Amino acid sequence: MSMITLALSKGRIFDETVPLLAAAGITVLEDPEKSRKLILPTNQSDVRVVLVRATDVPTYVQYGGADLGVAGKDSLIEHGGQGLFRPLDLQIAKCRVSVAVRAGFDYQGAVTQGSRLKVATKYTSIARDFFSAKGVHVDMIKLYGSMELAPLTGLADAIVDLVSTGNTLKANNLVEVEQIMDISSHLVVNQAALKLKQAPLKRIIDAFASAVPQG
Ligand code: PRT
Ligand code: MG
Repeated sequence: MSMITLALSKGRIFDETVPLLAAAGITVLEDPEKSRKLILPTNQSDVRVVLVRATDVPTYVQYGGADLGVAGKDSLIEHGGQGLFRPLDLQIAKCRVSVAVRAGFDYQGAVTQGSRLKVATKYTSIARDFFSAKGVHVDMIKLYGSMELAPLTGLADAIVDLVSTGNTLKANNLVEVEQIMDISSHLVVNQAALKLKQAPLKRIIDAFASAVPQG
């Protein structure tokens, strides 16, 4: 029996994938918040979970480090999606990608006058496509975290970041000025594994599909 490896990130994606795994009869045997292990066994001896950074899930699945994984649409777009089969929108870890600026900053003025906009973001692909479609010239500043700080320190005029409740923006005196796209997490499968391990993977994909809220 060949091993099936599922890549997940700790936190909301792991937590929201647990019920989907349950529908496939799979229980992860260790709590990722308590264990230091990066490979977690499950109640099924031929299924294991590997814990990777959210942005690394597409890469692990692309190169076969994992057979399948759960990744935010944001990570998938930034990765490019090469080598990935994407059978299911899991409707979990929902949020949106938005543009935010310091309260009081004249965003409409900045984007209509055709002036250059300094944008700080981890999501350079999404931001580039969005502003180029608007005809706005952008100086892109790549960050890896704490995007909220950029407009407050003068590093950038605007940020492109994930927003869920909006509390983080509010707490930092930032306002959401445009919504770029809705985000949820998707199941991704390695294309070669899909052929070589067809039966066990199909069983998991079908069980996940049956557990995803419809509509
Ligand atoms: O945290 P880490 O640096 O390890 O990595 P990560 O941020 O990439 O991973 P993680 O686990 O935080 O997020 C994984 C995925 O969850 C993302 O790729 C999204 O698809 C999805 N998701 C859903 C979110 C959020 N909601 C979310 N609110 N990811 C991040 N956030 C952050 C956001 O970046 C901002 O800092 O939460 C803050 C905003 O939340 P609100 O509720 O205050 O608006
Ligand atoms: Mg995070």
